Amino acid sequence: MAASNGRVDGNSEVAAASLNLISEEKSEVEEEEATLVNGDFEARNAAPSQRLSRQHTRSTIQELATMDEEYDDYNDEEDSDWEEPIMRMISEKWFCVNCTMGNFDDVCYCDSCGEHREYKVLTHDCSASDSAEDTNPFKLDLKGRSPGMDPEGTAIGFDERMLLHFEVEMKFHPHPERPDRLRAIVASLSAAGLFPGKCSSFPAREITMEELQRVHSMDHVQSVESTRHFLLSYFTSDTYANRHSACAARLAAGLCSDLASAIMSGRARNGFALVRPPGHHAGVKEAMGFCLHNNAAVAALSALAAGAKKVLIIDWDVHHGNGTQEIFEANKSVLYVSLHRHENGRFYPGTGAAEDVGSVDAKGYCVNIPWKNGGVGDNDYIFAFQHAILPIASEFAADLTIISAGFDAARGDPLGGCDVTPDGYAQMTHMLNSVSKGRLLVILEGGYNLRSISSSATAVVKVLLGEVPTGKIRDIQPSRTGLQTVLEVLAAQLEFWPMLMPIFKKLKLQWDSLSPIKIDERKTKKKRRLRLGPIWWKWGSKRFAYEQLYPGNRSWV
Ligand code: Q9C
Ligand code: ZN
Repeated sequence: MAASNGRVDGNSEVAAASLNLISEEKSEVEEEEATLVNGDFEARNAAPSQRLSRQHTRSTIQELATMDEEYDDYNDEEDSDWEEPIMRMISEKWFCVNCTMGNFDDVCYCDSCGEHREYKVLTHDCSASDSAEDTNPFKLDLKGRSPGMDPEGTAIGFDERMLLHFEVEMKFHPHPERPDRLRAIVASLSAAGLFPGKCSSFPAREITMEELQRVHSMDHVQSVESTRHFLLSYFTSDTYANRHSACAARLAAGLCSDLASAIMSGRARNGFALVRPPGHHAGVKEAMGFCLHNNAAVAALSALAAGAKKVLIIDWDVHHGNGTQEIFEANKSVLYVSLHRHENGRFYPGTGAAEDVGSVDAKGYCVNIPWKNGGVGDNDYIFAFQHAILPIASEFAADLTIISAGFDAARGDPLGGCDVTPDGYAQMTHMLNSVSKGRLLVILEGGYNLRSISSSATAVVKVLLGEVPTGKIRDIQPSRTGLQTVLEVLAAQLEFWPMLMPIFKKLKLQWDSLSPIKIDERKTKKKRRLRLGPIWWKWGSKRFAYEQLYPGNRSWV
């Protein structure tokens, strides 16, 4: 599939205007606005940054919003009957730095995630700048130790060049898959004294064409490479590339590949690849869902090449990893397990039903746990781990476990609408430590609320370092639909994993003992849900109007 270079959507004049604005560029990492500071990741890296003294103007969120106002003026054909007053109202909006969602001017807390309007995540920016050589703590950290060589240690892979991948021009709305995601996680690890500190730093290299082609088609690899020549390209309307994206994607894949082999050879105990762009939607021959190359797939093949006989991939990103599933569908050496919001195929990307169990000779080597609704929390995730994932994973006995770790099922995520807490992620990580001899490779996928992803990733790293999570995992009570989903999964997998039978029988009894929902009870339940909605995606009435007017605005949902 070829990338479409240049603009995809109409509005070429505004596009041209903003493209100019951007091509007058500056050094690239920083033209993207966010001068993020932070309330809560402490000002640990508070050394006065040279970045603050750059003389070029940064575009701030405010300026971008103004730019967007212009955009509105050009954009009136579609809504010609009622644009005048409403468009003015619409243009008075701000985008939440923490979760990217739009808000009206008269509120100062984000309607979507509750963040304060003035929130600046990382003013004391800990990463990337062109003169970062001597000030960047991570580079300094690298000098002091031999990276990834502590056999007992946890290795963290990160590279500033992955911050150079960003959507050069804002469309309707800031793209949720943005460089600040990595900055926020790194700042949080730093504030917790974990990295730099307790973890070693693992270097990234661009993956070779040969390695990439073990996963992707020649065509795909070349179409990603070709984006190096364009200011802005799109693979799908929400999967962008700039001139640096091909490099970032190859660094991400190279890092995952090397970390996998380092763990296999015992050079690192376990590791966390802080990478972007993410990978699990990228299939053999297409980039989609913000993903260019499939990092987890590359890592799995690298582990096999380094001597692993079996690799387990647990994908807890809120979206189904259609790309990873496709790549390993017929491969018995790689067991792919995904938990995702599915809603009967209505949730992106729509694949991953419980009945998808792998193809031809590899039936049972794909395990899908498709939630029927949003709002799913720790209890359902842990329940699924206990009653489906761990039994299957123990039986499979992988030599390495890779976690496709999106944090978009986290509480507060603007896309996922689920409710997993940092402690939930810690527990899941802890449970996976018992399979595959503690050989764990965590790879970042999605996750778009900066606070949620930072606290979640930090909780996971603590477990990698050997901390035992505090929450209790006994007597986990699933939600009704969670139990129903796990039962469906067990039913679909029973013939390939016969040892699941006793668990299936036990849960079937549990299900049968639930009192059936009466018809009228179900109706009122549904009504209430429509009216009030669960708290984490409560829509203000204005917000609702806004979304109606700007359907394109939530194209990522
Ligand atoms: N109307 C990851 O979390 N949404 N990707 C597309 C189309 C795409 C998420 C909606 C969401 C992709 C890595
Ligand atoms: Zn996702």
